Amino acid sequence: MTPATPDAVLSDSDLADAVKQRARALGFALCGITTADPPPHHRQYARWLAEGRAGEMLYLHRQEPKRGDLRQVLPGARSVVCVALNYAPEEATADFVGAQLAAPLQGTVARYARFDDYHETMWARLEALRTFIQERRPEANGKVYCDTGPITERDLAMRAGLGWVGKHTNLISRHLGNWFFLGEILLDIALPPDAPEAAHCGTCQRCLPACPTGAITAPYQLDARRCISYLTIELKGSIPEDLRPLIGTRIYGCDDCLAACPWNKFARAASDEAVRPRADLTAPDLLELLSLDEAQFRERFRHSPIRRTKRRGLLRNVCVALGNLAEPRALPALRRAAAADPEPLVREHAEWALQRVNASLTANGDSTSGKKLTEFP
Ligand code: B12
Ligand code: SF4
Repeated sequence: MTPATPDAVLSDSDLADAVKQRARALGFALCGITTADPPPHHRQYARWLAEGRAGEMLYLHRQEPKRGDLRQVLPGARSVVCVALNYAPEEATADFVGAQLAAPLQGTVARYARFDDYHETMWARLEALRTFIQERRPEANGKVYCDTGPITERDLAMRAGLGWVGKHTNLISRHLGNWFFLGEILLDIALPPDAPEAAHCGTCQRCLPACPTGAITAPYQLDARRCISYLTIELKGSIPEDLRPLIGTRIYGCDDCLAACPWNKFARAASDEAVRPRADLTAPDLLELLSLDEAQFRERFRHSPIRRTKRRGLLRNVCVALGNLAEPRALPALRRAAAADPEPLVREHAEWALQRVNASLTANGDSTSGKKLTEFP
């Protein structure tokens, strides 16, 4: 949008108001401003890395110096505009509790991955917001970020007043619960900062026992190496065998700690087209996924965040889910994958799943019923 009269005469505080108004018009549910000072808990971040809790996410180590000094990201950085994009599903506003166990042979995909890749939506809208600012401050330089950049997004968003860091380590908002993405524009102009949000978890600790793998080791402490989101998305190799049974049918990400948060009663179902769930990702058929070849995988997940795992990562997760379901109907497909899948990673997990299904059948003394050996969380 080009302003009718370029309002370069706007005061800093009028510009801050105009930016927030424009952010809302672009579809962001929240917008706040903070300084480009180091994130308040940067020391915790460095300690978290030193304790090895980032697992194989080596890029988080590489980003450490820049995250602690935003002027290394944008010379002369003075302000950060923080935004939130609501993706609350319908059921988050009703009495949705915990991750539902999927029906047999269906997998569970975390809610944020059921629609087209949110990064594209965020970047396009953040670019539009940056243009809006630069039309009014042509001298301003700005950089947009969402997820992948050297920015500690939750810590900055808390300081910008968008919400507070909950005990599951996600940002919670009084208005949105915790179903939202974060994005930022780093600027080299000074805009008046908003007041930080205070923590409102009180004594509530529901998210801790909700975690199927015990990844939240204490309030505000996440061991990513145990988190299902890490195991099914970020981990590239073999999933540790002791954790596989705890993953249940989650084949991409996990929502259990988010779903346990009572602040979700304030969530409003998102009406934004960009976050409308795809029917084929709401309860995907595991056997169909296991049959995908490379070209079919690329075609099906072209615009989806799921392409991040590549075919081998997704099929690895599908094998774990099928092993946990322990359904004899999966045996032929698992045998084929164990014998002939081109990826050693998939063959190894298919073999594990076969053993698990067979163990279940033996324990039940029945080769047809497919009763489960274990009820997974
Ligand atoms: C690496 C990463 C992961 C890793 C590690 C998660 C983690 N908790 O660190 C894995 C793969 C496990 C992951 C999972 C998920 N992620 Co993620 N992830 C990131 C990423 C890229 C970096 C996070 C990071 O730096 N972690 C290291 C820790 C130490 O940093 P931090 O958690 O941000 O911690 C800061 C604050 O918590 C604070 N802090 C620390 N201790 C304390 C104590 C107190 C008392 C207080 C007040 C604050 C505080 O200081 C820390 C350091 O400055 C961010 C994007 C980004 N660039 O920030 C997205 C991001 C955090 N992820 C996001 C999402 C949506 C998820 C999932 C929900 C996806 C899913 N459904 O599967 C899960 C949630 C799991 C969970 N419980 O955290 C969103 C969160 C949005 C929100 N509302 O909070 C982000 C912001 C991406 C985005 N742009 O929207 N993620
Ligand atoms: S996303 Fe799932 S596995 Fe990860 S901390 Fe939350 S509940 Fe635990």
